[in-house]
Amino acid sequence: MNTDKSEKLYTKALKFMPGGVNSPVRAFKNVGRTPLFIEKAEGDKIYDADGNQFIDYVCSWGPNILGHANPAVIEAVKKSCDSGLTFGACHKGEIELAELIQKHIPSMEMLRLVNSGTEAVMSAVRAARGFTHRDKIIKFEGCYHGHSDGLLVKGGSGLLTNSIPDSAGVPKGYTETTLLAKYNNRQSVEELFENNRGEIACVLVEPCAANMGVVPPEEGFLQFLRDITKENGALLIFDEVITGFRLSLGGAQQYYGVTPDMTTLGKIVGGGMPLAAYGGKREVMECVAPLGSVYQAGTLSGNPVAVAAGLAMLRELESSPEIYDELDRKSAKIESAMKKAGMNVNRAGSLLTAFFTDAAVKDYDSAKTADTKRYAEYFSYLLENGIYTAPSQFEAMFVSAAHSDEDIEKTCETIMNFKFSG
Ligand code: KE4
Repeated sequence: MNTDKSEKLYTKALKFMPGGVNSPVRAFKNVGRTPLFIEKAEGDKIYDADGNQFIDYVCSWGPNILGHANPAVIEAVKKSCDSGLTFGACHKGEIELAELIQKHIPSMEMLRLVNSGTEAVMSAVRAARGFTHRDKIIKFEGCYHGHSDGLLVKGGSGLLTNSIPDSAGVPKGYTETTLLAKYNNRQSVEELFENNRGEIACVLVEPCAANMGVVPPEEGFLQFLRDITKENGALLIFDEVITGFRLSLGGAQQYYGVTPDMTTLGKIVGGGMPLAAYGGKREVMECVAPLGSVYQAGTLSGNPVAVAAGLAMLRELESSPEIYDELDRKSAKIESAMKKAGMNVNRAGSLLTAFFTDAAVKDYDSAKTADTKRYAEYFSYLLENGIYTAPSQFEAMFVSAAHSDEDIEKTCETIMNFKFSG
């Protein structure tokens, strides 16, 4: 596969950006290859600078559930641009998007639009602390919630990929109030509540973890978190940046039937543009400025063009709810091909990960037993065969509505022909 142009571009990119990238996981560091420079994307395909074509299962890490360059979303963005890019003032679209989000995620009684998942989670945690007047929070090892200082503790995604569980540059004081529990481990949560009585503001969780690879919640785990937070006067925050509108139109809270006090959204909700949201119980959100004393702001928050993309995306999804059954059917085919190839697979809806370990992967410790060198082999094998999957063992594979049955078939055959070298 010729990648000359990507190599040349990468050499130049290294001069200007750390690792030549604007987000670490894109650097392909852990799969031992030079990153590809993508020039165009449409439907389930991406095309790189050298003209190589790939069936794409990264989907920009989740937003492209309808596939790339969905015509309705593109049309809405183009139309919105004609009225100006940003006003820094109120506009009708914000209300329409907030209303549409609330229609499908009614637990978000009041919400605020922001620009990234990081900002959404950072703000939700601040609101939870402001509302409860408590400082401590519980997060789970291997879950990733963006790069705000207090959450860069045993995180997943790029932190796990690059084996930097805790980031440099974060003063100890910023993480002292971040307590760590183990995913799918009730006792680890009970002990933290026992030892920090009355001090925990919230439990922050990916309702289906997807940043240590996909690790679904075990039966009853989410309900357990719902109960123990209620018993202790703490808020339950579902970080649905990945699962929101992915697992169902009502996100993971509808898919698993557990309702949090607060929810964060990103990726799909922005239709591929920089837009995210946080929200929840009205009484909590009324603590946020200018109503309350929890401050949060943003120049481009609720940006009209991003809002237009988000509205178009959600309207497309709600106009064809059968998409979710289709996503499940296609993803189940890939899961079965992986299993036929002898792989250890976790799947939730259209999120899946093949783990290169014999251990049942149900938390951070078991995920870390994966053989990342063999994963790198698998990644390269797929890439050389025209399939672009996550350049990290600790990310999810995303299936979109645009993945044709023919491309799913091709993907399955390619996976089943994978032979390890070792
Ligand atoms: P952003 O700030 O990247 O928009 O969202 C942060 C975030 C928050 N919560 C969850 C559950 C997330 O998965 C993310 C970001 N996801 C990663 C991929 N696992 C983004 C990809 C990247 O970092 O380049």
